[in-house]
Amino acid sequence: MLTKEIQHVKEESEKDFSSVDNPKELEELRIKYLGRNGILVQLFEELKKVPKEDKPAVGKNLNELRNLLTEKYNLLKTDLEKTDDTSEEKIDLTLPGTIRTIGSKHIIIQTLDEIKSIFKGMGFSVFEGPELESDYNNFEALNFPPNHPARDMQDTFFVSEKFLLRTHTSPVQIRVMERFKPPVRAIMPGVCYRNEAINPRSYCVFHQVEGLYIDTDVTFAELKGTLVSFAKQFYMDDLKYRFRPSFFPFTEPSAEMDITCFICKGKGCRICKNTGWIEILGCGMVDPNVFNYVGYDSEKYTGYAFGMGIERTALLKYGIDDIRKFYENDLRFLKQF
Ligand code: 2U9
Repeated sequence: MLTKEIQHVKEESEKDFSSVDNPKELEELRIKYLGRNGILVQLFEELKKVPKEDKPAVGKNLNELRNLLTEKYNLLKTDLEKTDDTSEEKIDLTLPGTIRTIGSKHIIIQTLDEIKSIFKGMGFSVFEGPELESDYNNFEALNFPPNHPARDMQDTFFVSEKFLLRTHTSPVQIRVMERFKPPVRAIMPGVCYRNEAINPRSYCVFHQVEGLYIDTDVTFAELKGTLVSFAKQFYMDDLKYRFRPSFFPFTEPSAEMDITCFICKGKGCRICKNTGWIEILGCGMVDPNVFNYVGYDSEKYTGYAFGMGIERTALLKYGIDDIRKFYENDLRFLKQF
Protein backbone atom coordinates (compact mmCIF):
# COMPACT_ATOMS: atom_id res chain seq x y z
CA MET A 1 0.00 0.00 0.00
CA LEU A 2 2.59 2.52 1.17
CA THR A 3 4.89 1.64 -1.74
CA LYS A 4 2.10 2.55 -4.13
CA GLU A 5 1.47 5.79 -2.34
CA ILE A 6 5.20 6.64 -2.47
CA GLN A 7 5.15 6.02 -6.23
CA HIS A 8 2.05 8.21 -6.57
CA VAL A 9 3.61 11.06 -4.55
CA LYS A 10 6.75 10.79 -6.68
CA GLU A 11 4.75 11.22 -9.90
CA GLU A 12 2.61 14.04 -8.50
CA SER A 13 5.69 15.92 -7.20
CA GLU A 14 7.35 15.61 -10.61
CA LYS A 15 4.38 17.40 -12.20
CA ASP A 16 4.20 19.98 -9.41
CA PHE A 17 7.91 20.89 -9.48
CA SER A 18 8.05 21.05 -13.28
CA SER A 19 5.42 23.82 -13.40
CA VAL A 20 7.02 26.12 -10.75
CA ASP A 21 8.23 29.49 -12.05
CA ASN A 22 8.41 31.77 -9.06
CA PRO A 23 9.68 31.65 -5.45
CA LYS A 24 6.18 31.88 -3.99
CA GLU A 25 5.02 28.71 -5.75
CA LEU A 26 8.22 26.92 -4.76
CA GLU A 27 7.64 27.81 -1.10
CA GLU A 28 4.12 26.41 -1.33
CA LEU A 29 5.53 23.12 -2.68
CA ARG A 30 8.13 23.00 0.08
CA ILE A 31 5.38 23.26 2.66
CA LYS A 32 3.27 20.66 0.81
CA TYR A 33 6.01 18.02 0.51
CA LEU A 34 8.83 18.87 2.95
CA GLY A 35 7.02 20.97 5.59
CA ARG A 36 6.48 19.95 9.24
CA ASN A 37 3.01 18.63 8.41
CA GLY A 38 3.85 17.83 4.80
CA ILE A 39 3.34 14.66 2.80
CA LEU A 40 6.81 13.29 3.58
CA VAL A 41 6.29 13.52 7.35
CA GLN A 42 2.91 11.79 6.97
CA LEU A 43 4.48 8.99 4.90
CA PHE A 44 7.18 8.48 7.58
CA GLU A 45 4.34 8.23 10.15
CA GLU A 46 2.73 5.52 8.02
CA LEU A 47 6.05 3.64 7.84
CA LYS A 48 5.63 2.85 11.52
CA LYS A 49 2.54 0.73 10.65
CA VAL A 50 4.29 -1.29 7.92
CA PRO A 51 5.02 -4.95 8.86
CA LYS A 52 8.52 -5.42 10.24
CA GLU A 53 9.79 -7.58 7.34
CA ASP A 54 8.72 -4.95 4.72
CA LYS A 55 10.11 -1.95 6.62
CA PRO A 56 13.71 -1.96 5.20
CA ALA A 57 12.51 -1.94 1.55
CA VAL A 58 9.71 0.63 2.07
CA GLY A 59 11.99 2.76 4.28
CA LYS A 60 14.61 2.77 1.50
CA ASN A 61 11.95 3.89 -1.01
CA LEU A 62 10.82 6.65 1.30
CA ASN A 63 14.40 7.87 1.88
CA GLU A 64 14.93 7.99 -1.87
CA LEU A 65 11.75 10.05 -2.27
CA ARG A 66 12.94 12.48 0.44
CA ASN A 67 16.33 12.87 -1.24
CA LEU A 68 14.69 13.41 -4.61
CA LEU A 69 12.30 16.06 -3.29
CA THR A 70 15.05 17.89 -1.36
CA GLU A 71 17.34 17.90 -4.39
CA LYS A 72 14.57 19.19 -6.70
CA TYR A 73 13.68 21.90 -4.22
CA ASN A 74 17.31 23.07 -3.80
CA LEU A 75 17.97 23.14 -7.53
CA LEU A 76 14.85 25.18 -8.28
CA LYS A 77 15.61 27.53 -5.40
CA THR A 78 19.07 28.46 -6.76
CA ASP A 79 17.66 28.75 -10.29
CA LEU A 80 14.88 31.10 -9.23
CA GLU A 81 17.21 33.23 -7.08
CA LYS A 82 19.29 33.97 -10.17
CA THR A 83 16.28 35.38 -12.02
CA ASP A 84 14.47 36.65 -8.94
CA ASP A 85 13.48 40.27 -9.56
CA THR A 86 13.22 40.85 -5.82
CA SER A 87 16.96 40.14 -5.39
CA GLU A 88 19.30 43.12 -4.67
CA GLU A 89 20.66 43.44 -8.21
CA LYS A 90 17.42 44.55 -9.76
CA ILE A 91 17.53 46.96 -12.69
CA ASP A 92 14.64 49.19 -13.59
CA LEU A 93 15.00 49.55 -17.34
CA THR A 94 12.39 52.29 -17.44
CA LEU A 95 14.53 54.70 -15.37
CA PRO A 96 16.40 57.43 -17.32
CA GLY A 97 20.15 56.69 -17.72
CA THR A 98 22.88 58.37 -15.63
CA ILE A 99 24.34 61.32 -17.56
CA ARG A 100 28.12 61.17 -17.35
CA THR A 101 29.71 64.45 -18.44
CA ILE A 102 33.18 64.00 -19.91
CA GLY A 103 34.41 67.59 -19.60
CA SER A 104 36.03 69.61 -22.36
CA LYS A 105 39.24 71.45 -23.16
CA HIS A 106 39.86 74.71 -21.29
CA ILE A 107 39.45 77.76 -23.52
CA ILE A 108 43.18 78.55 -23.19
CA ILE A 109 44.09 75.07 -24.47
CA GLN A 110 41.52 75.40 -27.29
CA THR A 111 43.09 78.74 -28.30
CA LEU A 112 46.59 77.22 -28.13
CA ASP A 113 45.46 74.26 -30.27
CA GLU A 114 44.02 76.61 -32.88
CA ILE A 115 47.23 78.68 -33.04
CA LYS A 116 49.37 75.53 -33.20
CA SER A 117 47.33 74.11 -36.05
CA ILE A 118 47.65 77.33 -38.12
CA PHE A 119 51.45 77.39 -37.73
CA LYS A 120 51.74 73.65 -38.37
CA GLY A 121 49.90 74.32 -41.64
CA MET A 122 52.68 76.78 -42.55
CA GLY A 123 55.46 74.21 -41.95
CA PHE A 124 56.33 74.93 -38.29
CA SER A 125 57.09 72.08 -35.87
CA VAL A 126 56.17 72.24 -32.17
CA PHE A 127 58.67 72.05 -29.28
CA GLU A 128 58.10 72.15 -25.53
CA GLY A 129 60.55 72.58 -22.67
CA PRO A 130 60.73 72.68 -18.84
CA GLU A 131 58.96 75.33 -16.77
CA LEU A 132 61.86 75.43 -14.29
CA GLU A 133 64.76 77.02 -16.15
CA SER A 134 68.28 78.28 -15.67
CA ASP A 135 68.99 82.01 -15.52
CA TYR A 136 71.32 81.35 -18.48
CA ASN A 137 68.59 79.99 -20.82
CA ASN A 138 65.90 82.42 -19.65
CA PHE A 139 67.98 85.63 -19.66
CA GLU A 140 71.68 85.46 -20.42
CA ALA A 141 71.62 83.58 -23.76
CA LEU A 142 68.74 85.85 -24.82
CA ASN A 143 70.94 88.91 -24.54
CA PHE A 144 69.37 90.33 -21.34
CA PRO A 145 71.98 92.60 -19.69
CA PRO A 146 72.94 91.57 -16.12
CA ASN A 147 71.02 94.45 -14.55
CA HIS A 148 67.86 94.20 -16.68
CA PRO A 149 64.72 94.88 -14.55
CA ALA A 150 63.15 91.49 -15.53
CA ARG A 151 66.00 89.85 -13.61
CA ASP A 152 64.77 91.50 -10.42
CA MET A 153 63.00 89.37 -7.75
CA GLN A 154 60.09 91.82 -8.15
CA ASP A 155 59.44 90.52 -11.66
CA THR A 156 60.68 86.92 -11.69
CA PHE A 157 60.08 83.93 -9.40
CA PHE A 158 63.60 82.75 -8.57
CA VAL A 159 63.85 79.36 -6.85
CA SER A 160 67.61 79.77 -6.28
CA GLU A 161 70.35 82.11 -7.44
CA LYS A 162 70.66 80.32 -10.79
CA PHE A 163 67.20 78.80 -11.32
CA LEU A 164 63.76 80.32 -11.86
CA LEU A 165 60.26 79.73 -13.22
CA ARG A 166 60.59 80.70 -16.88
CA THR A 167 59.20 84.14 -17.65
CA HIS A 168 58.67 83.36 -21.35
CA THR A 169 59.02 80.31 -23.61
CA SER A 170 62.15 81.79 -25.27
CA PRO A 171 64.50 79.43 -23.32
CA VAL A 172 62.93 76.58 -25.34
CA GLN A 173 64.24 78.29 -28.48
CA ILE A 174 67.73 78.34 -26.93
CA ARG A 175 67.43 74.59 -26.21
CA VAL A 176 66.24 73.87 -29.77
CA MET A 177 69.04 75.96 -31.34
CA GLU A 178 71.64 74.20 -29.18
CA ARG A 179 70.31 70.84 -30.40
CA PHE A 180 69.63 71.44 -34.11
CA LYS A 181 71.52 73.17 -36.91
CA PRO A 182 69.53 75.57 -39.18
CA PRO A 183 67.14 75.57 -40.88
CA VAL A 184 64.87 75.71 -37.82
CA ARG A 185 61.19 76.51 -38.18
CA ALA A 186 59.30 75.90 -34.95
CA ILE A 187 56.82 77.24 -32.43
CA MET A 188 57.08 76.84 -28.66
CA PRO A 189 53.84 76.92 -26.67
CA GLY A 190 53.74 76.72 -22.89
CA VAL A 191 53.09 78.07 -19.39
CA CYS A 192 55.14 81.03 -18.06
CA TYR A 193 55.33 82.80 -14.72
CA ARG A 194 55.81 86.43 -13.76
CA ASN A 195 55.82 88.00 -10.33
CA GLU A 196 53.22 90.62 -11.25
CA ALA A 197 50.50 92.37 -9.30
CA ILE A 198 47.29 90.50 -10.10
CA ASN A 199 44.61 92.56 -11.82
CA PRO A 200 42.07 92.16 -14.67
CA ARG A 201 44.85 92.50 -17.28
CA SER A 202 47.70 90.48 -15.73
CA TYR A 203 48.14 87.30 -13.71
CA CYS A 204 51.18 85.51 -12.27
CA VAL A 205 50.65 82.48 -14.54
CA PHE A 206 50.02 82.75 -18.27
CA HIS A 207 50.61 80.96 -21.57
CA GLN A 208 52.66 81.98 -24.56
CA VAL A 209 53.36 80.83 -28.05
CA GLU A 210 56.66 81.92 -29.49
CA GLY A 211 57.98 81.10 -32.92
CA LEU A 212 61.32 81.04 -34.66
CA TYR A 213 62.50 80.65 -38.24
CA ILE A 214 66.22 80.55 -38.95
CA ASP A 215 67.94 79.88 -42.25
CA THR A 216 70.21 81.64 -44.70
CA ASP A 217 68.64 84.85 -46.10
CA VAL A 218 65.53 85.01 -43.90
CA THR A 219 64.13 88.54 -44.20
CA PHE A 220 61.73 90.84 -42.37
CA ALA A 221 59.42 90.49 -45.40
CA GLU A 222 59.06 86.76 -44.63
CA LEU A 223 58.27 87.58 -41.01
CA LYS A 224 55.53 89.95 -42.17
CA GLY A 225 54.10 87.49 -44.71
CA THR A 226 53.90 84.65 -42.17
CA LEU A 227 52.39 86.74 -39.36
CA VAL A 228 49.85 88.47 -41.61
CA SER A 229 48.78 85.05 -42.92
CA PHE A 230 48.44 83.83 -39.31
CA ALA A 231 46.35 86.87 -38.29
CA LYS A 232 44.01 86.44 -41.28
CA GLN A 233 43.45 82.77 -40.44
CA PHE A 234 43.05 83.31 -36.70
CA TYR A 235 41.13 86.61 -36.50
CA MET A 236 39.51 87.50 -39.81
CA ASP A 237 40.41 87.42 -43.49
CA ASP A 238 39.58 91.03 -44.25
CA LEU A 239 41.98 92.91 -41.96
CA LYS A 240 44.38 95.81 -42.10
CA TYR A 241 47.65 95.54 -40.19
CA ARG A 242 50.61 97.65 -39.19
CA PHE A 243 54.02 96.97 -37.65
CA ARG A 244 55.22 99.51 -35.06
CA PRO A 245 58.89 99.69 -33.97
CA SER A 246 59.53 98.23 -30.52
CA PHE A 247 62.35 96.82 -28.43
CA PHE A 248 63.22 93.35 -27.08
CA PRO A 249 66.73 92.33 -25.92
CA PHE A 250 66.65 89.24 -28.17
CA THR A 251 65.52 90.80 -31.47
CA GLU A 252 66.87 93.67 -33.58
CA PRO A 253 65.00 95.32 -35.19
CA SER A 254 61.89 94.60 -33.12
CA ALA A 255 58.25 95.40 -33.78
CA GLU A 256 54.72 95.01 -32.50
CA MET A 257 51.95 93.99 -34.86
CA ASP A 258 48.53 95.66 -34.74
CA ILE A 259 45.43 94.61 -36.68
CA THR A 260 42.14 96.44 -37.31
CA CYS A 261 39.94 96.10 -34.25
CA PHE A 262 37.65 93.19 -35.11
CA ILE A 263 35.03 94.35 -32.60
CA CYS A 264 34.38 97.81 -34.13
CA LYS A 265 36.02 97.11 -37.53
CA GLY A 266 38.38 100.07 -36.94
CA LYS A 267 35.77 102.65 -35.95
CA GLY A 268 36.94 102.87 -32.33
CA CYS A 269 35.52 101.10 -29.26
CA ARG A 270 36.23 100.18 -25.63
CA ILE A 271 38.35 97.11 -26.60
CA CYS A 272 40.72 99.11 -28.87
CA LYS A 273 40.60 102.17 -26.58
CA ASN A 274 39.12 104.16 -29.49
CA THR A 275 42.23 103.75 -31.64
CA GLY A 276 40.68 101.26 -34.12
CA TRP A 277 43.81 99.09 -33.69
CA ILE A 278 44.57 96.05 -31.53
CA GLU A 279 48.09 94.89 -30.69
CA ILE A 280 48.26 91.12 -31.21
CA LEU A 281 51.95 90.13 -30.94
CA GLY A 282 55.61 91.13 -30.71
CA CYS A 283 58.27 90.11 -33.22
CA GLY A 284 61.65 90.91 -34.74
CA MET A 285 64.81 89.63 -36.41
CA VAL A 286 66.85 87.45 -34.00
CA ASP A 287 69.71 89.49 -32.53
CA PRO A 288 73.12 88.23 -33.80
CA ASN A 289 74.30 88.14 -30.16
CA VAL A 290 71.77 85.33 -29.51
CA PHE A 291 73.29 83.36 -32.42
CA ASN A 292 76.71 83.76 -30.85
CA TYR A 293 75.45 82.28 -27.53
CA VAL A 294 74.10 79.13 -29.22
CA GLY A 295 77.02 78.68 -31.61
CA TYR A 296 75.27 79.63 -34.87
CA ASP A 297 77.30 81.58 -37.42
CA SER A 298 75.72 85.07 -37.23
CA GLU A 299 77.37 86.03 -40.54
CA LYS A 300 75.71 83.13 -42.35
CA TYR A 301 72.28 82.91 -40.75
CA THR A 302 69.40 85.27 -40.15
CA GLY A 303 66.05 84.55 -38.60
CA TYR A 304 62.85 86.02 -37.30
CA ALA A 305 61.02 85.38 -34.03
CA PHE A 306 57.65 86.31 -32.60
CA GLY A 307 55.67 85.87 -29.43
CA MET A 308 52.11 86.25 -28.22
CA GLY A 309 50.34 85.85 -24.89
CA ILE A 310 47.49 83.33 -25.14
CA GLU A 311 45.34 84.79 -22.35
CA ARG A 312 45.47 88.21 -24.02
CA THR A 313 44.68 86.62 -27.40
CA ALA A 314 41.67 84.76 -25.96
CA LEU A 315 40.50 87.89 -24.07
CA LEU A 316 40.47 89.78 -27.36
CA LYS A 317 38.97 87.06 -29.51
CA TYR A 318 36.12 86.23 -27.12
CA GLY A 319 35.57 89.71 -25.62
CA ILE A 320 36.36 88.62 -22.03
CA ASP A 321 36.91 91.47 -19.56
CA ASP A 322 39.03 89.88 -16.81
CA ILE A 323 42.04 87.54 -17.18
CA ARG A 324 41.43 86.03 -13.73
CA LYS A 325 38.29 84.30 -15.04
CA PHE A 326 40.55 81.79 -16.85
CA TYR A 327 41.88 80.56 -13.51
CA GLU A 328 38.85 80.69 -11.21
CA ASN A 329 37.48 77.36 -12.56
CA ASP A 330 33.92 78.69 -12.43
CA LEU A 331 32.03 76.18 -14.59
CA ARG A 332 29.45 78.82 -15.57
CA PHE A 333 32.30 80.66 -17.33
CA LEU A 334 34.17 77.62 -18.69
CA LYS A 335 31.06 75.88 -20.09
CA GLN A 336 30.49 78.74 -22.53
CA PHE A 337 33.38 77.60 -24.72
C1 2U9 B 1 65.00 83.56 -29.30
C2 2U9 B 1 65.08 84.65 -30.11
C3 2U9 B 1 64.01 85.50 -30.24
C4 2U9 B 1 60.58 85.82 -29.24
C5 2U9 B 1 59.76 87.06 -29.24
C6 2U9 B 1 58.27 88.56 -28.62
C7 2U9 B 1 58.87 89.24 -29.64
C8 2U9 B 1 57.17 89.13 -27.82
C9 2U9 B 1 55.75 88.90 -25.95
C10 2U9 B 1 54.39 88.79 -26.47
C11 2U9 B 1 53.44 89.02 -25.36
C12 2U9 B 1 55.74 88.10 -24.69
O1 2U9 B 1 53.55 87.04 -23.79
S1 2U9 B 1 54.16 88.28 -24.01
O2 2U9 B 1 54.28 89.14 -22.93
N1 2U9 B 1 56.76 88.40 -26.82
O3 2U9 B 1 56.72 90.20 -28.07
N2 2U9 B 1 58.78 87.32 -28.39
S2 2U9 B 1 60.06 88.28 -30.31
O4 2U9 B 1 61.82 86.12 -29.70
C13 2U9 B 1 62.84 85.25 -29.56
C14 2U9 B 1 62.77 84.17 -28.74
C15 2U9 B 1 63.84 83.31 -28.62
C16 2U9 B 1 66.16 82.63 -29.14
